[in-house]
Amino acid sequence: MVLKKQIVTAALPYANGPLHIGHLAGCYLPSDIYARFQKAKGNDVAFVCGSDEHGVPISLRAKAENKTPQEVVDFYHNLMQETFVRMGIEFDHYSRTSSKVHHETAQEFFKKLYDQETFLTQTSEQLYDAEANQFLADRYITGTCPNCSYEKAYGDQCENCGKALSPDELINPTSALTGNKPELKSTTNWYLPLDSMQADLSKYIESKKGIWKNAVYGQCNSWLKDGLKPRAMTRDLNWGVSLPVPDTEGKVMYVWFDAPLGYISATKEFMPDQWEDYWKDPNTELIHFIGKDNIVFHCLIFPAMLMAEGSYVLPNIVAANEFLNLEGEKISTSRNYAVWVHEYLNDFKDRADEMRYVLCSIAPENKDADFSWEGFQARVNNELVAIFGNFINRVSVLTQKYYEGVVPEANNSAVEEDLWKEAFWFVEAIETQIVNYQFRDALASWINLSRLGNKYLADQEPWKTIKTDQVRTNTIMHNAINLAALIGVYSKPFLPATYSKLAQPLKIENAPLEYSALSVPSGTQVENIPLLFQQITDEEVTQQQEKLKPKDLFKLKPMIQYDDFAKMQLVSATIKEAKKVENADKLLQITLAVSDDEDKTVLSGIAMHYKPEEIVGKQVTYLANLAPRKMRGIMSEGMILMAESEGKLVFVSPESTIENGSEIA
Ligand code: B3M
Ligand code: ZN
Repeated sequence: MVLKKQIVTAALPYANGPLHIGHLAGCYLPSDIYARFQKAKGNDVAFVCGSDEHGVPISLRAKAENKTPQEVVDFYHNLMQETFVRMGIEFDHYSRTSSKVHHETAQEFFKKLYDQETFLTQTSEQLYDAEANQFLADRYITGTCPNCSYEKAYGDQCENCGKALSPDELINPTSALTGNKPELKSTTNWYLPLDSMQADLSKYIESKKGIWKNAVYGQCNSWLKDGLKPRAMTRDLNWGVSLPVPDTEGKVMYVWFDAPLGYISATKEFMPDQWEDYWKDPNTELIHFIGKDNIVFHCLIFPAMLMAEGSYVLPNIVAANEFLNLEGEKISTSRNYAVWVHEYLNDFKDRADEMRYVLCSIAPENKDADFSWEGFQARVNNELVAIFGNFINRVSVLTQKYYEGVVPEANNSAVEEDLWKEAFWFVEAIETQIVNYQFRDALASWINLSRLGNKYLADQEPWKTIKTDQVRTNTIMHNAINLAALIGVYSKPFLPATYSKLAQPLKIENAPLEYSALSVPSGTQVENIPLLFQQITDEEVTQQQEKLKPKDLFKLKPMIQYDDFAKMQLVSATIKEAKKVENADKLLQITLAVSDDEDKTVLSGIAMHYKPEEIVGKQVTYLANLAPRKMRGIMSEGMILMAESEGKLVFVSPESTIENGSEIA
């Protein structure tokens, strides 16, 4: 078989926030499954990615947080890289666009286009902030939206009504840097002449008809129909890759010029001596995995850059996915409405494969999809646990019980012939579906193998035949073990951590990903397989659902003066006694020691949160001079301070025990 040479890329995530499950489902998980599969098939694959560390949002975020852009990207680059590892997303190399190799690669590429006069040079009037001594990128300009009158619309888009804008459409434009009114100043930038490349690009896109997804091909076509225009590849900014051209200080490459070149620089870092054998060999397949918002950049602009340069292969496949919603709503980084992958991994320790399974089973391949925690629970419990886990576990237990792990001989009947015919049919489906980028279907075919196994056991009932027919039992268990092994081998691209739990006990570490090969011959000593998955509990689901509810944000009350504060007498005090108040579910009657010889009685509404015996001996903060008030016939003298978070009450206590009656101010 002729082996393939492939560069598989996953979109470089912006280093200005953590990864959420939408990123995984739409890009990183499918690319990882694909690359793992192709490698297991023996193909020569370079799977690369890295952090996209340039662009205006990163500089704006840095400014807002009073940090340097480098500090911002360092933080998120490390977080994302670690998250990928924990999630089993196994790049051959994960780079970053602030790396030296990347800057050099992008500059060399730019220089070649510049020297061969690919670029159009255009001087135009751009908005400029004189005080900040800086031209203003569209995002740096805010003003009133001409469409909906929202006052904080950006120069490129109104986030209130969604309309795409250009800065000159804004009413009362102001600079986000200083709040000044920007002025117009002329500046020179370099443009990629997409208009004059239109014919070549059309031919290229036409050659993808029927190969790329309809949605991808269709989007490209509609851009082409509108007619391509020259597009600026440089920006007046100081965060980015600087231009290898004299007298261009204060200018950098447009982030969408340098970012896709990141695929090349990552390959270079991975294989310093061989990267050209991949990028410049026409037999290489270049395969990009992206989200749908990146289509134009990967299907038109990057190919245009590569065509203009001339020595590189062009993208063969752009596998673009739609978006993942969360509990019926759009995932939103700015509203903090997301399932953050690193938080998932903290909450569900060592359970990356559960999330991989669920996200793959609902991957937004042809339309937007929805993730819900109840759906997550159902998939894990009803499929991973009840079908796959159950089959593997039954096989493992019976093999140990009947044979002490030594695989018995088989004497196959027509039943087994049917079993394998069906099994191989599913396996063939997995293979075709993966190479056709249908990962949802491939996973469904894979779980069907375990359904088949469970049915085989249920029909053949080895637990009955063991009492009457040893030869038949041997055959059943031999086949069951081999089916488990086949399922195990094919779990590798989807569920890598699970595969490593199975492979050693089942002795399939070296089994090829090939469906004709039965991999566990009789006489093999297999070991007990540990339980692979646990049920997701209702409590876990509720906790995650709670996390998504909007939090009461901190809102500032009207200002007070120090004198207002000083009127309160706050002191430390210790709870001496506590008891329930009759006929009042919420109240505890508390006796507080405020000094060695003085006690106070306070009624506190914490009975739903604490049992009386739990709090005796606790030191608390006591508001002593609150006017006394009678409740349920008991006089309450003051108040104990509590903090509330998400419905939970906690005491505000001195950090270490101090003398009672000490002033708190
Ligand atoms: N960073 C956009 C994104 O994350 C961008 C992808 C670059 S791929 C070269 O949506
Ligand atoms: Zn608007």
